[in-house]
Amino acid sequence: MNKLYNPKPEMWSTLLERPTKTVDDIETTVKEIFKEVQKKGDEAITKYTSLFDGVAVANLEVTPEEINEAIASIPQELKEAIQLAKSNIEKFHTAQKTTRVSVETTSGVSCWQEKRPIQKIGLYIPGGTAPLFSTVLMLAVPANIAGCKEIVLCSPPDKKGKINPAILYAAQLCGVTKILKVGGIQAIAGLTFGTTVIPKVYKIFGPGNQFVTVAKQLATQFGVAIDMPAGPSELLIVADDTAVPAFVASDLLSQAEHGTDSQVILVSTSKDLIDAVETEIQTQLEVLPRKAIATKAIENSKLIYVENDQIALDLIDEYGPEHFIICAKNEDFYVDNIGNAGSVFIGNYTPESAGDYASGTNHTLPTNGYAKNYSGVNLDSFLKSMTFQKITAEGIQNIGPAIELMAEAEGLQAHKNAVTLRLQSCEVSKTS
Ligand code: HSO
Ligand code: ZN
Repeated sequence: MNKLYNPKPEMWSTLLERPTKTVDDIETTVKEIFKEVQKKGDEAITKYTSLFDGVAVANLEVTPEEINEAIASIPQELKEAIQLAKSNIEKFHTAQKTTRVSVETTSGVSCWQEKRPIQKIGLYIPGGTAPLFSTVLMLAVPANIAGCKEIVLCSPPDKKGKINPAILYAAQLCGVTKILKVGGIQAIAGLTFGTTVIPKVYKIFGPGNQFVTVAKQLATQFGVAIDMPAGPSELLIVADDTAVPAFVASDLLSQAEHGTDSQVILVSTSKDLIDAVETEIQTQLEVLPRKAIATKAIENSKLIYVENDQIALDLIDEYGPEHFIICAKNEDFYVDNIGNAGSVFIGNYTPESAGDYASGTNHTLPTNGYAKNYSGVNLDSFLKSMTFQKITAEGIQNIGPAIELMAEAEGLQAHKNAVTLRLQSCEVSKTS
């Protein structure tokens, strides 16, 4: 691991650079597949599923029998664990409901704002070495609370043409309305244009590899919204002598095992803690089943010593981590002053894994520095705000003259007329 002592602020941005990859060559492939899916629909979907997933899927939609089979195959203990997680995610996201905002801005002029669900949404759940069924909970639970009508889940089939049973179990538990065996670029293209089997949706959520990430970006050019720009997972921990080195090391490794491009950083005001964590990482790494992946990620990672909490905070704010763990005496200082972080975990007994699975907060979070300008997925991600207004005769008389003057000044006579005609009608009814 790279150890750095008191790096100068001028060096921070270089030091904290994310291990990003270029996407230029991917873009051409993504565009081609989008074109083909737009033109040929399911025929193109099947073709690319054979090509990329190596399986010929006769029926793209998962059947009720397949779902029942999956439900039966999940051990009762795991089912109960998933239900506990679901219940906490439900509680936290239900609490995010807001009431309608209503104001009479001027006498006779009522304005209100209400949130309504995005009616059709697509959830992408990657397959691969670790099928993250927890992400189904993180997306489908708030979608249901929001009241989204169509919740379509796409996930790539394995070589036998099946989707991981825990993904299917979580999907049916959380009210997903359609489950499709399709992954990668072709899944995102299908959700963007719609095919005979895949419904067209208004917003696509969920993580994915670089191909999926680029495909989601392209989807936005066709009027589909996406949750956020995706990137490799990251975790930054600030810790001092009050932290437990073994806990800190376990948290760093928990993110490192996601992928070789994950980035984990420890910032500390204690050189002793840095050394102890480094030793612990080596010990714990040895016995991890995903040692090879975690080792690569750890190579990119940094242990940074700084002199005081203020310097640490400034550095962390410049980085804007997806996950931020605070294990420090002065925890309130960080909690109160952190400006850029996707999700914050406080104290020795708050591992990031808790938020990844079961505490109730969402684990779909902004990476790559986007914590500076994006929120993580939350109830509002599945809603949009709409405004309403109702104006009485008294109300239009109160604000009408101002509108007339402004419309005139903008040179928009028809706008002015729309008010003038109504004001005249009010005058007539007053005199008659
Ligand atoms: N840490 C991941 C989410 C996850 N972890 C799912 C385990 N399962 C998001 O950055
Ligand atoms: Zn994780």
